Amino acid sequence: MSYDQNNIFAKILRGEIPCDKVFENDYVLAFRDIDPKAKMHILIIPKGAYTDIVDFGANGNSQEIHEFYKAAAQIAQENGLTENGFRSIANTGKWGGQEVPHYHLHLLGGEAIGPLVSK
Ligand code: DGP
Repeated sequence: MSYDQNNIFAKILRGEIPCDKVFENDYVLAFRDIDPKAKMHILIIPKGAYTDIVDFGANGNSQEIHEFYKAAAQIAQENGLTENGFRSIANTGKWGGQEVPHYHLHLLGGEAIGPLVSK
């Protein structure tokens, strides 16, 4: 899948639409999900143009990947998610239910999150 420069997270990165930012550095932006599925629902995105975790893992450089997961740890700690635990999810592609084609990690917490999938 080629990267769509007009996806909603690309627009957020360009400052064309606002977000409720919780973290930013040269490599990573994190903001609150517009439709939270838990008391705390944060999205973490790399600033590079990667469609999903496969693209990021295969084509991201080592600094981008290091900075991404370092930021994820810092964001989880700073937002009080590490004490009782939380869930991190990367939906990928059609069957994974990915809606926005820019790689993002969901952090869900602030309460018990429940089973991984419902049937
Ligand atoms: P996914 O289904 O994994 O691609 O998750 C996309 C998430 O992005 C979904 O939980 C809703 C969120 N989202 C979509 N549009 C916006 C937006 O404009 N702003 C913010 N903050 N979140 C958005």
